[in-house]
Parts: sequence; C-alpha cells; structure tokens
Amino acid sequence: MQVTDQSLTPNLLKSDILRHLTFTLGKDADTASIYDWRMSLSYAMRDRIMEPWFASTRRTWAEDRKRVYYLSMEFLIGRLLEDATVNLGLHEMAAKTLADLGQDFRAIIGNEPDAALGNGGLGRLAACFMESMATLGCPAYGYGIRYEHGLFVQRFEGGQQVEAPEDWLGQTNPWEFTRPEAAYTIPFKGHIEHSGGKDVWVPGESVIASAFDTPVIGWQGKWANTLRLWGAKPTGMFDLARFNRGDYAAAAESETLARTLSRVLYPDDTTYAGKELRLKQEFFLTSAALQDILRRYLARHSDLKALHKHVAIQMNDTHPAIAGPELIRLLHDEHGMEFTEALETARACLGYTNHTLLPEALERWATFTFGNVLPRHMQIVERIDHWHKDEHHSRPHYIGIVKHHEVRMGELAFVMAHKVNGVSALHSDLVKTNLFPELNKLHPGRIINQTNGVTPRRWLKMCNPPLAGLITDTIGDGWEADLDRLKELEPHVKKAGFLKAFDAAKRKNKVALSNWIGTECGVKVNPDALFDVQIKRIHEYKRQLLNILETIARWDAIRQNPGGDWVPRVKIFGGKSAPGYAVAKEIIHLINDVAEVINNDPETGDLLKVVYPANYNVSMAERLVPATDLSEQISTAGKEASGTGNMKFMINGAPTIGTLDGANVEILQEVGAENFFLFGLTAEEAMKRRQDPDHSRHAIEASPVLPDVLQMIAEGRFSPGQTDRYHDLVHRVWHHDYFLVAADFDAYLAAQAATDAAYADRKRWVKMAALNTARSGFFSSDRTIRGYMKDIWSVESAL
Ligand code: DL6
Repeated sequence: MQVTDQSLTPNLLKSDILRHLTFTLGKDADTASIYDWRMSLSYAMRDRIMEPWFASTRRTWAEDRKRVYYLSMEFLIGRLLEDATVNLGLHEMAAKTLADLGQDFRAIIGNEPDAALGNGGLGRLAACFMESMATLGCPAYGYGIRYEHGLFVQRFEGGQQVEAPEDWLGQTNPWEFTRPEAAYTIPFKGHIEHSGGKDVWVPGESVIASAFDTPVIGWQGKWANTLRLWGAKPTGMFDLARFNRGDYAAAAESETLARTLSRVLYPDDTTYAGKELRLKQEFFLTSAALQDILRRYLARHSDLKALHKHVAIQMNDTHPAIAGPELIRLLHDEHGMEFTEALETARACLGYTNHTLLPEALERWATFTFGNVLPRHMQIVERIDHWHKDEHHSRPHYIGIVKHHEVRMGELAFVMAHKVNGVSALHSDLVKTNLFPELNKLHPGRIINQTNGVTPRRWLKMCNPPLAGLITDTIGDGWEADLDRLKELEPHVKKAGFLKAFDAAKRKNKVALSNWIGTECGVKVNPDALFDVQIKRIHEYKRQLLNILETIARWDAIRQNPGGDWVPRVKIFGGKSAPGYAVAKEIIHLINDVAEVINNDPETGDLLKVVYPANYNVSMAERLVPATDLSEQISTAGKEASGTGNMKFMINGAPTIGTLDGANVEILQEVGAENFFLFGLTAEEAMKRRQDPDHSRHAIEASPVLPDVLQMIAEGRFSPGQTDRYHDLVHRVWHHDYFLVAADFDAYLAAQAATDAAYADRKRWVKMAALNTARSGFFSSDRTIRGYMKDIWSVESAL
C-alpha cells in the first residue's frame, strides 16, 4: 500500500496525535476520553489533507479550470474519519499508532457520529459523487445545507417506529472550517416595484447564508475538493428597541427565521412536502450557491456570457430547480444581461438529474405559495414559460411549467437544463416515455442516461477488509481506482483455493455481524445460515411487505415439515419510514411483530430468524453489506429509479434476488442470468396488470400459499393482544394492491426456493458470489462521474 504522505512515520503520527490531544483538546493522555482520542486522530488526519486541498485549489485557479458545482439538498456522508485514513493510505499506520497508545482504533472510529444529512439513495449518491470527483481530479464544489439536525434517530417501541431528533453537531465537528467571509444575503417575500422600466424586487425578509467547508479527499490524496454547506444566520442583531420595550419574541424574529431555516432535514424522500419552509430551504441553498459561483467567476472574468465555459451546475433532482430562475435573476436583474441571453446562459450551465418516477415525488408548488415566498421568481418562471411556449407554439400538446395554479418543478428543471439525465438505463427510458414524453419530443437528445455507481473505496476497501485484502493478494494493487480490474478475478473463480479464501472472507464478516446482532438485537443467529438482507427506506414500492409475507410462508412451511431439508436463514431488515407515512410504519410494525413470534418459536429455532436493528444508517450499512449472502432488490418494476444498495451488495459478493427494475437490469446483464435470481412482472407487464381492477384478488385466489399467509395475519397470529391490528393492511393487499405484492408473490416464493437450492450447494454458491464481485466493475461511481464529465459538464480531469 502506497502511503500518500511519504514523510509521515509512525512516530510523527504519534506525536501529531499527542500534540492535538494536548494543545487542541486540552487533555492529558491519562484522562483523555474516547472522544478526545477520536478528535485528536481526526485533527492529525485533517492536517494531512490540507496540502492536497490547497494544491488542488491553487491549480484550479492557476490553470483557470472549469469547475463543477453539485447542488443537492442532501449529502449523506456518514462518518469521515476512517474514510480519510483509507484515502490517505494511513489506515494501518493509524490503527497501529493508536494501539501503541493503548487505544482501541475500531472503538475510536465508531465514536464518530454519522453525518446523516440525507434520507437515502439520493443523498448517499451525492456523497459517492463527491468522493469520485476528488479521486478523478474533477475540480468541484458540493453545495448543500448544514442542517443542525440530520435525519431523525429511529427507535422501536412495542415494534413501532418512534422518531427522536438527531444531534450530530452536539459535539465539535472536526472536519469543517467556518468561512465567515463567504456570506450572502438571501431575500424572501416582499413585493415588486416598477422603476426605470425595470421590475425591482423589494424583499420582505432576509437571512444570511454563511459557509462551512469540509474538504473531500480523493483516493491516495491526489486531489481534494470542497463540500460547502450553508448555515443560516440573522441579517442583523436582534431588534434592541423592541427588546427594550419588553417585546422579546418580536425582537428575535429574524433570529428565529434564520435558526429555523437550517435546523432540520426534511425527513421525506418521496412525497412533496407542501411547506413554505421547504421552499425557503431550497431557495436558500440555491441562491447562496449561485451568488458564490458568480463571485468566484467574476474574480477572474468579466464576460458573463462565457459563464458556461467555466461553470457547470448540476441540479440533484428538482429540489434546487429554482436555480434556473435565480440564475436568470442574478444575470438579468443584478448584472444587466438581456433576459433571453440570461436564460440561454443559465441553460448552458445547468444540468438536471431526475431520481424518481413517482408522481408524488415530483415537486409542485401552488402559485400562491411560490409567488408569496419568491415574487420575483414567479414573474421569471412565467416569462420562461411564455418564451418556451413561443419557441414551440406549433406543437399541439404543449406542456406548461405553470399549470392549474401550480409551478411544476420537473418541467422547470427540464426546460432550464441543457441535459437531463436518468440514473439507470431503464429509468432513463421511462423518463423519456412516461415522465416527460412531450418535452422529450420538443427536445430530442436532451434526456440521456448516467447509470449510478458507488465509490469502491468506502464500499469495498474500507467496509470489507477481508475481501479487499484477498482481492489485492490475487490481482495486486490498483483496483480501488480502476474497478474494471476486478474482471481479473474471473480466472481465479475456477480455482478451489481462491473460492475457499473468498468463502472464508465472507464467513469472517458474517461471524462479526452475528456477534453484533447478538448484542444489538438480543437475537442469537447462526453465522452459517443464509443471510438475506433488505436495507433501504421503507416504502410500499420497495416491497418489504412481499419479503415479510414470504418469511411467514417459510416459517409456516418449516412448521408443517420440521424434518425437511431446510436451509437455515436469517432475514435482516433495516430502514426508516418517513414519519408521516402511515402505511410504511404499519409494515415496520408487522416485521417486528413477525420477528417476535418467529424468533421465539422453538419449533423453527435456528432455521429461521428475523432481525431488524433500529436506526439503519450509513455505518450500519457498512457493517451489513460485507456480511450479506443475498441482496433483496424486489421493488415493483418501473418504480425504483436505480438503487445503489444493489450495487454495494454485488461488489461485496452477494447475488441478487430481484425484479427487472432500475439498475437491477444492468446488474443482471453484467453478472449473467445464472448468477441472479430473477422474478416478477416487468415494468410493462405491471402497467398492463393494473388495468384489471381485480388483479390482486385473482392473484391471491390462484396462489396455493398466499391466502393462508394473509389469513394468519388477519387472525392476529402476530398481534395476539390486538387481533385486528392488520385488518387494513390485509384489506389493501386484497383490494388496493397498487404495488402488485400479490401478483408477484408466487414468483418470489419460487425464486426464494431457488436461492435455498443454490446455497445448499456450497461450491455453486461461492462461485456465484465471487462472480458477482468479479463482474461488478461497471458500478463504480468513477465510471458514472466520467460519464457526467464527458456528456454533461464538458470538464477535464486535472490529474
Ligand atoms: O439516484 C439515487 C437514488 C436511486 O438509486 C433510487 O432508486 C431513487 O429512489 C432515489 N430517489 C430519491 C428521490 N427523491 N426524491 N425526490 O431519493 O435516488
């Protein structure tokens, strides 16, 4: 392993850590807590990032390089300390140094709170992209919000989800730098005045966006970029006159607005949050980012028409879609550019990534709310809409941006972007045909595909040392930044010795996970059982319900035939529901109820266990993914845009049981049908099936197993104290099964039986698992970012 900073010796690192302990933390080694050691190590690592960070910034300025600006309401970055040690090539040295100091390195790593500034896939993708951009030497800034409280902490009470506030900033965050000099006024509300032939916005209120920078270091420390998160501050000190009159609440109005703005992350990744605060947050992030981008550009250039040659701005979903009108406002109102020219300039800079086909997740704002919060932008949006309509007046089915008293953010983002991309091949096709068919006809070629990916540094090298070590021993160094090289494992998959080592690596991870589950969930699990894992947000379309129904069927089948040749299985669930999503919360309750019954059943014993550790987050995923045998990717076809968990599992040698949905389609292509357990309706078949109003009843009646499973739930077998607890849930499966759980149930059962048979044949299973790893190179986020750099951003690597 190459150590990036060759000058660093174990002794130097030790003295760095002790120096920080003394002079930064003010603690003596004898009394230092685990927090103090973690902070000292973090500062010692951070010191090593400064040089590449400054060098990268200097080079970008000196060579006047085009920069990418990634605007996202979510960056689910997780813990940063171990990531830094791995990317700096200092992991082993740090572990050893801490051990020499009498400290437990793993416990120190585990002491860091997860930065949960996101809900799920969209936010984690943004974090992987930041790391890949740094690894590839793509000069970039990530722009987001420094939420005081990240995604809520999940607890289970009586099997039900209970939410508690998260407090990642309760302790000092060692990775961020406050940048008081980077501060911008963000206006809201007010009215428009007409003066000198111009529309002039007179805002009614405002806050200051103030920057906090976190360096993002790439693999081997060759390049570092910046994640700039905005915190809100009041525009002035409190109103002293009002305060002195005793009107304390009114005196603190501006402070209250500011505190509220960057206080919480919206805990909802699928439904449109019709809250004024959410719109304000979106504008806050976007306006601060654009003002910052223009300031940086104007420090070197004067011709704003050439902005797109130096600036590429990516809108991560519609959340920052206000970027179109805001950039026009800044260029036109503030810098005097003619309106159409401002619009064309903005469009040349902007790209839009769509992450969902669910209609309820495409943001729409009532024109009343939009016009109230952003009166000038309402005017600009209407002007964009007219301009676009005039450009295409000959089309019969013109789709407007403003329609039925709503501003449609998907259409706005589309019109204002020079490229629109989906996140898997299937999803991008559906974006063309189902989501934006008319706009696609007006702008052929604008919609392109960029299949998602994940960073192999965090999702293999860091989280799975046994497998990463085996890969390096087998094909040598270098695969971490060139994941296609995993193909070189293929010839070894034929060798018994390699398969044995592959199996041993997986078993090591499974033993570690079993121990953790014992402590965390109080359930003893057999590490030789098949670990079947579904971890993701809880949502009807992701169909955790299908999984738990199969679990019940399996339990019942074992009880009917206790002497059968059963393959022991541990079903592992992880994930949070949006707090207001009652149906998802009911599914969580059912899983926990079923777990309670099954785990205490002596008849099934070790043959079946169900575990659901609370508060699934990035760190828990890092623990679960390497120990997984079977990856559950069972969404209703046509609903999961891509998925990225599916890629993490594949890379770590877990075959998929899944539908033809999102990136599963490409996983299947890469790994081959014989190494993938495919089942279920296709997206097209699913759409057709829904045309039969009685499709679920027909499917249930035709199934030899499902009626009994539903009956058990309806009778209260899993809710003894309250037999009608799941009446609604069962009724929905019978009569309102939009996500086609019943229609796919039998096929899923058959696919699960095939996984049992495959797992029982050890050699066959390990070979399948190893081939999953060997053929997963395509799913590196480096490949994805190269695609964005070439097809959307037109930006060159600086390395
Ligand atoms: O593209 C990242 C990720 C996909 O992998 C998931 O399939 C998709 O569900 C998720 N989308 C969202 C949508 N949120 N909104 N709006 O999180 O994006």
